[in-house]
Amino acid sequence: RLGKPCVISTWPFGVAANQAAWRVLNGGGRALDAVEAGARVTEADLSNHSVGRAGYPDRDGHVSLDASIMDHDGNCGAVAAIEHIAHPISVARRVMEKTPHVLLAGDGALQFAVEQGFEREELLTPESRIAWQEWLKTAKYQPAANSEASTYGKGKLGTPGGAANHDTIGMLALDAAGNLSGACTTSGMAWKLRGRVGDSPIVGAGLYVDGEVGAATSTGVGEEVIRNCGSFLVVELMRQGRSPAEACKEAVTRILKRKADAKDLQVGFIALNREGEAGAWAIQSGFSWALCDGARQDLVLPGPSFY
Ligand code: SD4
Repeated sequence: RLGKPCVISTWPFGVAANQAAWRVLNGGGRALDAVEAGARVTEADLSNHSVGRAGYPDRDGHVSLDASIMDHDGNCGAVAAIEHIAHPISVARRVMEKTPHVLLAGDGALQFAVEQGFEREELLTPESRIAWQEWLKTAKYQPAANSEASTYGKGKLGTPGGAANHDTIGMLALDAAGNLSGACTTSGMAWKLRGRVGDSPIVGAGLYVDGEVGAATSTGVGEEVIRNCGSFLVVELMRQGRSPAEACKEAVTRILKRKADAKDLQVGFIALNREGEAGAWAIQSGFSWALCDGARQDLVLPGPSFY
């Protein structure tokens, strides 16, 4: 069990994001502000090619981003397939707070962001462009052939090409007042079809928060998470009495049961309940998550684990 306040997030790069969230939480701030601040760190990280600026583009070379944010009261906002905006998590929050809607997509999301004062920018970095041009030589999109695991999972943690630099950030926080919030932000699957939307901006799939119970978020092949309403499922399982780790494990098991070849893909969940218990589970080894509370600032645990 973690102390209150606390924050957890996906992958070792979650350590840096947790630090930003921790500064908010430690100052008595809200979980909602903490997860937004944390997610922005990863969005700005140029070495991360799965989130924000420098994210790998779609098949046609467009960097298109998905993000969602949710608080303990069920307030939520999201953007899907938004282009040219460096911090989609903050646009998602504006959707939540300034509109009667939950999800804005594509050009409409960009228009809203610009109206809200966000700068329109080029997000494709020279490095990501080179990677895309290299991919174009074969132009094969093969997540079913274990691209998640071979790209993200099998490398040694913390090494270039290993899990450290390659995936979505999902973050969950519990503040000193006992309120939970979550955020999830990604450039989605590299080389996806233009217009493809993953699980990350879909409330209940890539992120779900229920202030009475707990919160969950996911990383990996979003199609499998959407198909199974993954994060909602994890939270409902916690409501029925499962620990966060057990609930994540059961959701992973459900994914595998419904589609046998999902075992070749990677999907990971992390979860945090309102008591501060946290856990994670993933289809494949190689997944890891970062924890932070008053006693532990930079702990990284391998995927199937609990605290
Ligand atoms: C998606 N779940 O768009 C996200 C991306 C991800 O490893 O986590 N990739 O499907």
